[in-house]
Amino acid sequence: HPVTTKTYASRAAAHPNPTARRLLETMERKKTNLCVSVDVTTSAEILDIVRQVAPFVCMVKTHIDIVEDFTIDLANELKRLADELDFVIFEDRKFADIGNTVELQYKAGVHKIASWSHLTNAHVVPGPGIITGLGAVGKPLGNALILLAEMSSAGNLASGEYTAKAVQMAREAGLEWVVGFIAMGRVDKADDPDFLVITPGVGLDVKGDGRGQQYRTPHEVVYESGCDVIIVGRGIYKNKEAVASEAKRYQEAGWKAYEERLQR
Ligand code: S5P
Repeated sequence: HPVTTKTYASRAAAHPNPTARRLLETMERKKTNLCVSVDVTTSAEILDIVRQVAPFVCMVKTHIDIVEDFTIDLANELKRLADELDFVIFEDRKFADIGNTVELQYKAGVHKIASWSHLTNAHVVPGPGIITGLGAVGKPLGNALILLAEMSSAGNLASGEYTAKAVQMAREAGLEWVVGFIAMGRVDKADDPDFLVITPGVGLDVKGDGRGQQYRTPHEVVYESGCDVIIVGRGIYKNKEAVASEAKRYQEAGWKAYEERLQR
């Protein structure tokens, strides 16, 4: 199926969602399709890693519910850094409940995700009500939603008909709110509407983590499978002495794969 050879810049110009536009513009400007997943458990560690990787990323992904000393100050500081250091924030919340419940989980509680995270994601297992519920909160704020159409972990159930249904739900919701997928390749099998494919399970040095995670290289993900953004976690922050240099290494590998894709 087709791998898009359109540039990030041209896709940004035509995009109806402000967060997707900001992401694509940032990618082009900073020459990076790297999203760093900052899966550490204190505010200080998160902010330290974000400052180190910022020059090399288009997006920072959080799991805000693993932070032991969370206060809303952390979220506000992340938002401030996103503007100062030029990146998009993706809270990897993986909402999975009925519309009314996810609406509350998205806007309320201690985390108030919708107020600081530009992008978030949802499982499609509850059906389209999850998209509408989250949209009631996020759409007026200019946020964006992506759906989990596939996963990177061994033995996951998101394949075949499930993946096809996720794509159908995204099409029905419209690109103004649902801007793409967590997926391992171009699940939409077309470039209209212009969905973003954002892909975890990326590593240059190891193939797995002993807990089901499966890694592919930036070349496999961006060039061969046609994905748009690579998500890298432990490959970048695990070695505390090499956070910036590893981020640079993944940025270069991801961008090279994208430039090669444009030549296809
Ligand atoms: O299918 C998935 C979906 C996601 S969002 N597989 C994943 O690994 N993720 C997330 O990507 C996961 O929750 C983690 O935050 C990140 C991968 O981290 P790494 O350390 O394995 O690179």
